[in-house]
Amino acid sequence: MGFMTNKRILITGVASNRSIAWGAAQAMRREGAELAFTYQGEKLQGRVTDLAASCDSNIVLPLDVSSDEQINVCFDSLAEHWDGLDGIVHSIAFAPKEELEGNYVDVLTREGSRVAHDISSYSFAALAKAGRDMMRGLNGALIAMSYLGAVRAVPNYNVMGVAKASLEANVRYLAAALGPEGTRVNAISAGPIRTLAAAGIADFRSMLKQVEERTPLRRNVTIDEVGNAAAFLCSDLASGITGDITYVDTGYHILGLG
Ligand code: NAD
Ligand code: 0WE
Repeated sequence: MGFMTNKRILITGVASNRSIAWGAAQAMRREGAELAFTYQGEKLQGRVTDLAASCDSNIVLPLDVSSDEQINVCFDSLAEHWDGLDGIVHSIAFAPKEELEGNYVDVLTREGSRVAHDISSYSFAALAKAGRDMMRGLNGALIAMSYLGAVRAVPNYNVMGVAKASLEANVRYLAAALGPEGTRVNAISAGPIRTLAAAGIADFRSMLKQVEERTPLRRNVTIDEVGNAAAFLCSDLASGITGDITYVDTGYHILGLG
């Protein structure tokens, strides 16, 4: 029997079969979880519906996290399918593309900063708030996806790094606020992975190459490896872990200059 049997999990952030959220969905399904999915925008509806079906799920709901209305409707719809919720996977980030290349101070704008923080950090707390009543008392878990740029100044990551620092702080504040009602909150800090969100990022290829040459494991991480860690953190196997950031990065973050 899988270690997520009888867990009902909401998966956000699937945009393709390369998405980190898809790695999480597959690992959780393999371990026996029942899944529901959200998609951003009509263009993704068909693809996410097909991917959901391959996980035996027909719960596929629209959700753009920039809208309070869509967040509320999403959880109201979910409550028509399920009487409780054991976990939420947040796998969503966005900043205007122009702010992800060049000198941080040159490219920074008030609006870019607002959008990056709203979509990439606030939305995690917003989902926690909207899902709170369905999750209360079930010993469930929330997880988010972060990146090393939250704690190091990574070239070109810029305002996304500041937003990821805020996301990681949200992990701690949400863990403190929701722990007393049984809900755990954690994040995974993943190494670079070629997904749609990485398409067109300057020098992404050289980042992948550096990871291959330098990390302890001498290779890049996969969505399956991040997915396995996500399944663990959402399961009762991780019942003592909350407020933490787990690095799934083949060891990159432990290194200094060599
Ligand atoms: P992806 O493009 O497959 O997924 C990003 C998702 O964000 C998409 O599904 C997109 O629809 C969703 N999204 C963006 N704006 C949204 C909005 N307003 N409302 C709802 N959904 C919205 O890319 P990915 O790499 O799988 O990214 C998933 C998460 O993993 C992100 O938080 C990203 O920062 C994080 N991450 C990615 C990497 C990497 O190298 N790919 C590394 C570490 C962390
Ligand atoms: O979190 C991310 C990327 C998230 C992301 C990607 C895009 C591309 C398309 C957020 N917003 C947008 N906006 C768009 O218009 N990663 C961890 C992947 C990533 O992105 C980088 C990286 C890494 C790693 C950008 C610069 C440097 C490194």
